[in-house]
Amino acid sequence: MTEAPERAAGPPVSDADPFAHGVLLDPEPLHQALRGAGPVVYLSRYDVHALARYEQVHAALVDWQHFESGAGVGLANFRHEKPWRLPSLLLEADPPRHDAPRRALREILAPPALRRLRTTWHTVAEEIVDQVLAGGTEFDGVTALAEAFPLRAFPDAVGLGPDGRENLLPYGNMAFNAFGPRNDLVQTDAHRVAELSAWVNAQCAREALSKDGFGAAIWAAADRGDLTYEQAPLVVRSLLTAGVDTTVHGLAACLYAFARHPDEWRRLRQRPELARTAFDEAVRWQSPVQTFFRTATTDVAIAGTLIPKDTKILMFLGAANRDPDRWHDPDRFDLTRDPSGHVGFGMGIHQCVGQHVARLEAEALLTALARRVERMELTATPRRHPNNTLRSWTSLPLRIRPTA
Ligand code: OVM
Repeated sequence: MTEAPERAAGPPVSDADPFAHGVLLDPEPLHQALRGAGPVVYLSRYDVHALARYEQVHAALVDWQHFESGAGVGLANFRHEKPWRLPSLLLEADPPRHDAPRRALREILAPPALRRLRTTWHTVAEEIVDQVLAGGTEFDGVTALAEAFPLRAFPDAVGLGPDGRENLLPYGNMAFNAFGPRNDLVQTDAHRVAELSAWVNAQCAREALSKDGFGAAIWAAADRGDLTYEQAPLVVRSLLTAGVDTTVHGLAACLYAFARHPDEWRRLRQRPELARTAFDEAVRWQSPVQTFFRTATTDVAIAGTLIPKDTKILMFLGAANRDPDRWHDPDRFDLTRDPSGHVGFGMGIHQCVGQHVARLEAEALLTALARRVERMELTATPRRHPNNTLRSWTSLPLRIRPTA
């Protein structure tokens, strides 16, 4: 008798730290190395398997049966570690518990529900652009535009009160750091967890929200019995956690992309209807959300590598979005490509439920800019801010030439 053929050797092993500052600030070299090493790479520092190729990232994202979210989508395994806050009913849940909150929020954030906001947001974007240009031709694109616009548009649309909105970005920064290891980035904010969480949680109460925003619509879904009254505030919390930093850094990615690619800016100015495609291409190219984890629900093979039940899988969305086996000339920001299929918003049942909101924000800001700005360029090196999950920015020093 011959023995069964020997198991292929295990996957390639890497001792790289994807959450080290240097990697967070410039992740492409690690992404390239991981894609090149194989379809699955074992990361010895964290005892997790990692996926950096488009094919495997996409496959894991759509297979919620084998790759669950309910044990957390960060490094921490909620089956063994207490989560830092009550788990999200959307992000950190699986069917069937995931489905009612998802359906309710999907309807509230669907394109027909956003029609009302469109005019308002275009007006707000034009006001902000006018105001910035009135102040001169040199400014910081992050604070003046990428933060200023969503910080006015989105909290108003949710129905937040006027006080404490300065807590939104720090809370998001903290929440996105919490998906990574408990490194220095997490420690730095540890003293603010209680204060920021208390503020965010207080904003989720029905009484704290206006009568006509997304927040009120979530509570109305509870009145109809589509959600329980216990679920409603946690669904509002999801908006406040996932809806601010993501769009800020998505818009910053657009500004960075256009400052670096003046020909693409010219193309957008000729065809402003490309604004949404431009936003998706910027999301593909920069991947504001770089990584998420899943947990194996059973022993499962990926491309011949056994992933043991109850262990974590790290998906590099940013690496998949630049996989040369999926994208032609992937490092190029290119408005002539079709960016659909990128995994910057995820894929499958958890795909970003707020993506239409984000696209509307981008459309409003980019079309307002396209009307008034002939050209934009960087005057100094942009500065990134390390975060365990987000590809984020602190400054984009811009000089613009206004239209005549
Ligand atoms: C949430 C949530 C959803 C998506 C992303 C996210 C912090 C959070 O439901 O709280 O990032």
